[in-house]
Amino acid sequence: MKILLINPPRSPENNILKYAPEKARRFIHKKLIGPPLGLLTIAAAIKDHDVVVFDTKGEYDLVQDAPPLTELVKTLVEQHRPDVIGVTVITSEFNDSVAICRVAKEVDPGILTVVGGLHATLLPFDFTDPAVDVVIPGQCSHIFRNLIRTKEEGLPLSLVSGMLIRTGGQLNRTTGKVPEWNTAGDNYLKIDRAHLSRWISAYKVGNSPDPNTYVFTSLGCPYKCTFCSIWTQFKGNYYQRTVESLIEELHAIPEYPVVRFADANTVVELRFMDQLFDRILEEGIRKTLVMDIRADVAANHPQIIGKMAKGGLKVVICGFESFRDEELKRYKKQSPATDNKKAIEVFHENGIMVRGNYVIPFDYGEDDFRALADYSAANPVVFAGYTILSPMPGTVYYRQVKDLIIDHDYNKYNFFNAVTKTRLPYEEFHERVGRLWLIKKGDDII
Ligand code: B12
Ligand code: SF4
Repeated sequence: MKILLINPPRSPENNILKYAPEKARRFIHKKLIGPPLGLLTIAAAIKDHDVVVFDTKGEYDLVQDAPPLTELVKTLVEQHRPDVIGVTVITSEFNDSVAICRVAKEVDPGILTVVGGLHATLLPFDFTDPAVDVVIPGQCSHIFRNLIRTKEEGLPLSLVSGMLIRTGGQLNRTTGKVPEWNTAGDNYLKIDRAHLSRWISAYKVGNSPDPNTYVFTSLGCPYKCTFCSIWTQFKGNYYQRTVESLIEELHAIPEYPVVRFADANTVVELRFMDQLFDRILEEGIRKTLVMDIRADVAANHPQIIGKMAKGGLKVVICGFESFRDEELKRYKKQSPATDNKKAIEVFHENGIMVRGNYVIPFDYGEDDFRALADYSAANPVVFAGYTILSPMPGTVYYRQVKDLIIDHDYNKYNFFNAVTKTRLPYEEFHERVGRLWLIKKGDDII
């Protein structure tokens, strides 16, 4: 079977960037760069087939005058003539993902179009467009493999449990029990980054001359922050990979000197990280490591940060979220603002650059912006990020504010656009968020 897996492009909507003062624009991140680990994982599940993975984000970074999406996908489908197309979907890329399925159907209505990923997990019934044939929620490489097998055997696809299939114009859940599947544990599949070799020169962040890639050490998160999609995606579960599978993967990617751990929250089990970094040091693995670490972990366990710094940890992304305890409590962050200050000290003492992220609620007025700016200037980090507290569909926060939402265009659900009415005028709100990006140490960009 011929299977074409497509990573959709980034949403172009970024009102923080649009309204930011000119001098702040260069610091506002315009794109994130990393491999589609979800697609690579399902590619690994069907590796005996003829599988092509196409990263449109990589393509648009690599080829400045690449054609618009519909043209790009049309050519791709005509070239590969796949039996099945799979697309990975997060909310802000929903519209383009559906557009990809439509183009595939226009070229050949016989192509089976399948969507998966975070948005397919949280809101599978959003895929009302008839161009989408199958939606597979969850960590589902085994289900996708079954689907391909069933199609190859010419059997009815409704026999495949654990997915939604369009019948009579409607998405209907298939029946039957789906076996347990632990993508991080017993069912971990080794991914093959060679699928992405065309774009390796584009996988560079900031001024780094070296390509970077992502590796996940865990899936899910045990915390339950109200604005976060990740714990809802994993129903509050947390799955850890084994130390040795990670050591093997780190050894296997010499072409990527920079590695970001793509976990929601990298340091949950201290013993695990301790063992992992013992092994990284023992094996002499030398990579520049980037990861997401909560402020309370650094504040309460500085020794583990010291050890990880020795093992290559150079950049930490830390969700500060707010400088006010009452806001942090409302978000259920379970970490007071004092942890942010302590964490900055611990990271800096260990020579680690911090990207501290604050989220700005839509009801911030002038005084709130001023107070945040003062706090942030008094606690500077190398890369400070200021995004908008956004009601991502499927989250607790979405349910809390859904009656206030005025913009339902999914392209805007990427933390860079207010989708509820703001207290300050819309442009001014974004301009003020943009201006905050100037408060930082030094001149580096990531
Ligand atoms: C890696 C990553 C990226 C990478 C790659 C994503 C890509 N497709 O290109 C990059 C760096 C490009 C990226 C970018 C962005 N990301 Co991102 N990213 C992640 C991250 C850290 C890990 C995802 C991951 O790899 N998980 C591991 C894999 C194995 O799991 P998975 O993707 O769920 O895949 C499994 C299943 O879902 C399923 N599956 C997935 N795809 C498919 C497809 C088919 C056909 C099938 C059948 C199954 C299937 O099978 C897989 C294997 O089990 C998550 C946070 C997290 N830790 O989860 C955020 C996350 C997904 N990103 C998010 C966001 C918002 C963004 C940005 C919009 C951020 C921004 N403001 O710019 C940008 C978008 C592009 C841009 N502006 O640059 C949000 C999504 C929120 C939401 N509700 O939509 C998350 C959850 C982070 C967060 N803090 O909320 N991201
Ligand atoms: S914001 Fe971070 S700590 Fe909170 S639930 Fe999401 S991943 Fe976990």
